[in-house]
Amino acid sequence: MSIKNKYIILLIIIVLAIALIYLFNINKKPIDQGQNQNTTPSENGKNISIRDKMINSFYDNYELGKTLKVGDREFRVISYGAGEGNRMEEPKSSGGIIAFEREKEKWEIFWESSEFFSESFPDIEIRDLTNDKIDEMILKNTSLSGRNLGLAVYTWRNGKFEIVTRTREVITSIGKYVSLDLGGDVDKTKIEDIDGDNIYEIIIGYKWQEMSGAPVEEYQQIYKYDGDKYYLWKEEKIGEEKSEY
Ligand SMILES: [Ca+2]
Repeated sequence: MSIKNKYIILLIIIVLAIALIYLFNINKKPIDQGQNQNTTPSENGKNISIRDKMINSFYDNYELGKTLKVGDREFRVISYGAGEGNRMEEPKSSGGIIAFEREKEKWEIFWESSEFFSESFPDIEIRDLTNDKIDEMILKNTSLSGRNLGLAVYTWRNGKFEIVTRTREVITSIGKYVSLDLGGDVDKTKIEDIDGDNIYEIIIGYKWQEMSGAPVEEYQQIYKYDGDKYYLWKEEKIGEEKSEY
């Protein structure tokens, strides 16, 4: 092969590569311009929020969303966290849940959580906890240290999803928000049907030490569902051990 032919082949490869890159970019789905974005998406992706990254990932692969059905309506649910070191000033910069609904051949954002999550890596599970044959969204929020597990349950009510676990009001530098407020030690916090009525209880276990040198006491809270919310049914001390400090 002559040197001239080699250059022509190389040129063709370069042109093809540029064409492929161009095609790949124009096939990307547009980003939903939600009102709660804390950063502006840029073309190189550097300033895109974690929320929008997750939305893009979902549009690239619908299987990322977990399926939740309400009658003949079909939703796909994703969750995202703030990630380490991110500034958290409003609920959607701290993490959230997004439910997409299938509208004919397209998936559209139907609902988003508005609660303030802690800095974490949330996972979502879809399961019926209340025995009404409609699945709940169960948010499992592991802390950065890996020691604590936060839980939140969202149920279908009045045509949308609503939180039914404990929350509290928090004040940040730019306003008041409702924060998730239920969690305990990762190995002692779980969801179980302890009384066998097919409605699941939430069990929160945690350790408490009054002061340095005092025994480390272990407690358990049991939350039951009353048809409206998960309420604190019982809190009891279940153990005590000598302090090493
Ligand atoms: Ca249910």
